[in-house]
Amino acid sequence: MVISALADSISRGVEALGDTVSGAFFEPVIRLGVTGLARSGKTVFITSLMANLMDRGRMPGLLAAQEGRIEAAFLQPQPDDTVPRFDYESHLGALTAATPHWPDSTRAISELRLSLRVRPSGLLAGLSGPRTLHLDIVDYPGEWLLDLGLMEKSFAGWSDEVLTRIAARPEASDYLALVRSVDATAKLDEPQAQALARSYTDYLNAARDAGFYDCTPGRFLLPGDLAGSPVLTFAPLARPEGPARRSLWREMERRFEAYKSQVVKPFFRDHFSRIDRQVVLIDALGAIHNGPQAVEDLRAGLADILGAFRPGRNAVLSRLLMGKRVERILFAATKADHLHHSQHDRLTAIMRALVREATDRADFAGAETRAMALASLRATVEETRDHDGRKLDCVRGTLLESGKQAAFYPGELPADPARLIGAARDGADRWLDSDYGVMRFAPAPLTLKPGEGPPHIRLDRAAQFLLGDKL
Ligand SMILES: Nc1nc2c(ncn2[C@@H]2O[C@H](COP(=O)(O)OP(=O)(O)OP(=O)(O)O)[C@@H](O)[C@H]2O)c(=O)[nH]1
Ligand SMILES: [Mg+2]
Repeated sequence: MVISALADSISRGVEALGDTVSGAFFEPVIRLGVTGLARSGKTVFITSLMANLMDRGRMPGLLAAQEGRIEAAFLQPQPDDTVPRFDYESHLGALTAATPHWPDSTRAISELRLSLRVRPSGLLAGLSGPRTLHLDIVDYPGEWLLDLGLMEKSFAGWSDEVLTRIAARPEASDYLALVRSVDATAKLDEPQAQALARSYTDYLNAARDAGFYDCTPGRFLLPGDLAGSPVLTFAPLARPEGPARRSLWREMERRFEAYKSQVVKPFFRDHFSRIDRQVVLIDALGAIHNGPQAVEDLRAGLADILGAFRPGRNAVLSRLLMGKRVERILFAATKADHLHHSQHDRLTAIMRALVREATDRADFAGAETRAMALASLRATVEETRDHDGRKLDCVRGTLLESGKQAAFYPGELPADPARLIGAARDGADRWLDSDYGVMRFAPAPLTLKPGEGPPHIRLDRAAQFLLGDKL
């Protein structure tokens, strides 16, 4: 244990040194983490950002592109051989097909390297030739960050907490009945362990669908290639008196520890700890549409996720990061093309308020943070319509369900975000003054001119914040 931890930190030390050396004298690398809860828009964001960095006609807000200093942008083999490659070509193919469609849901971590050849600006402009900067983009599910909380818990503590928390949830009734029926001191019976894990996973899925974000272990929901393995075959139990070796309790406890050391820790050590810049994508409009409870759950889920970016609060994480910090964090409300631009400032203000709890406690440790509303792929056009003598700022697009064109007015967001977030926190069960709709639009067919990437809203400003200072 001690030896492997030691070996771990030595090899990280060497790697860190390697990074600095190649960073200073050779080719700098920025690792950009892209995360968010399920369906928040990660895949579309990365795909459109890549396409727009390669064809920069729609990126005036990215200074180096505006100044014409980016000479070339090209995909390269990624540095990590064991991480799946982000399937850029298929995702872009889906979005730019003759009948475009949204890419499929992705369920695990993936990575892509884009290299940019950039001419320096300012004093150096005349002195040195172009240099190459590598942008390594890492797409990972926000749910994995929630597992960080497990690292400092014992199986008994976690079990206790979970069973108390879910006691009153109807989604958990089957699982709770099952737990009551097992004898945790009895010798482990593998089919029984599997039944427990399966039933608990069913509960987690139902809880997530009901809008709860406190669904740990995160990998139970997104198992990837670990599906069915012992590290995912455990579940919270009621603590018995003096469980013997080889009892169900002891074996579950062992697997819980294995999950921490072999699933959670490697993610934070090998991936999370190497991120320089981070974007957290948030489907705030979707939550607003689903009502106050969904907004409150989103706020609480975000606060938990953001805990991972305040390493001071978690001893295990502090150790793994060894002083390294994420330098910039962008909180972006996605799918802003559902809203006329006259309401974008309000959406940004809501975003800022949603993450305020986390950002206010100034221990983001020097990271620069920003909130923004954006659309990675603009699927609508704006339109102002007369309605009962009033002008309504609408958006028009192709409806996903029917394939028909429609103009749509999503409702007016309040100027003061506290109106929404306060109501959500106070447990309101519906919005008082307004109804918010969200329609699902299909991506619009594109005819791109040479040098132009897919249409977006503020993706260039997002890129400027995330990497502009390094170009
Ligand atoms: N109108 C609009 N819809 C978007 C945009 N980005 C994402 N969406 C919608 O959101 C859905 C989810 O987007 P993805 O990029 O697949 O989200 P994800 O976070 O990768 O989802 P998972 O891989 O399932 O976790 C898409 O299928 C679209 O319906 C956008 O810029 N505009
Ligand atoms: Mg995805």
